[in-house]
Amino acid sequence: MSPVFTAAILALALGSVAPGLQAADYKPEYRLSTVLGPAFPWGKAGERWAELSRQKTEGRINIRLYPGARLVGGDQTREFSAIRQGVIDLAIGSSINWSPQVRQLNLFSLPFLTPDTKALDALIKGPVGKELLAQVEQQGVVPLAYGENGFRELSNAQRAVRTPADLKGLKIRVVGSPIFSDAFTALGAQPVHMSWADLQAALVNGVVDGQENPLAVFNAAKLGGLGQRHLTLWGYMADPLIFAVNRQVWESWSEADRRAVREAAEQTAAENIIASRKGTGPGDEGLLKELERQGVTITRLDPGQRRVFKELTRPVFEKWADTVGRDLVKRAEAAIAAAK
Ligand code: X2X
Repeated sequence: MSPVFTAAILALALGSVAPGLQAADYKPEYRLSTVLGPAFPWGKAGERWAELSRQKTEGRINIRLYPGARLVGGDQTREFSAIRQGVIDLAIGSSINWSPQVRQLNLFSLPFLTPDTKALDALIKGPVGKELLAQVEQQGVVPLAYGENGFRELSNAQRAVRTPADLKGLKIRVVGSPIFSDAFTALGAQPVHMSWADLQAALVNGVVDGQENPLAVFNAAKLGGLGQRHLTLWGYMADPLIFAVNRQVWESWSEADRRAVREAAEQTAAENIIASRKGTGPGDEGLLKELERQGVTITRLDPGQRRVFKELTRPVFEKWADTVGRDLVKRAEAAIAAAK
């Protein structure tokens, strides 16, 4: 008897399969996509979600991690379509990477909308966050929880950036999501679209001068060691992650197993948010201190300096607010104001 057949009979005998469903509908292995690997909080969350799902379903749901957006050849902005099509079974994906397909997710990329973690929490834990997950669901993908890649800070190899004039002419790698091109062009930089997979070589070879990524990513990728000596904390935008499952796969699971995978996602997401924020904020600046020890110069913008960047990117904000939906943007602004 084949092991799959044996497992099917066993599962039926144990009553662990929903009525009308065969355990044979379960795949021996499910493919989970992330952009970053286990050296980063994001990839670690992938491992953890797989481990907890396996535990909570007593081995019925077996997940293998494919970091580097490998299932789409590293082209991270195609990840969402691939989940929809079933090339990817599960993913922990960035709001940026999925925004070309789910236009409302550009909300998080509106320049200087979300000043701090309080504001971000007000969005992802409130009605705005729910509405965005509903949009993901409407596109045929089942969202389960928000995690976090983090606040994206600006680094480069040339000079400390305090004003837009300092940024002028610098080639900055951005993700292939058009709002980033618009924003960096408005700031006087030269944005260069590139996948994460190509970034490290591009920094070493001087194809680009800089990039923007959360501090935990900057540190784990050792970008300081690749010449990224200047880091500006500007609170430009935060990048949430969404835990999600392909709809057909989700519907093939029993109620109990869906609940288990959802709980695993929620638990992992909560841990992931803590890991992504560790050492970066008021009261715990351990990661910033570590980067300084590595020779990275950290520039902090005061509110006045920040306002200059914010005002320059205002037309980009306005343009993209139409894409996101004015009403949703208004509700997001109100939620952030109320959280202050
Ligand atoms: O490509 C990036 O910069 C990364 C890893 O942060 C995302 O996938 C959005």
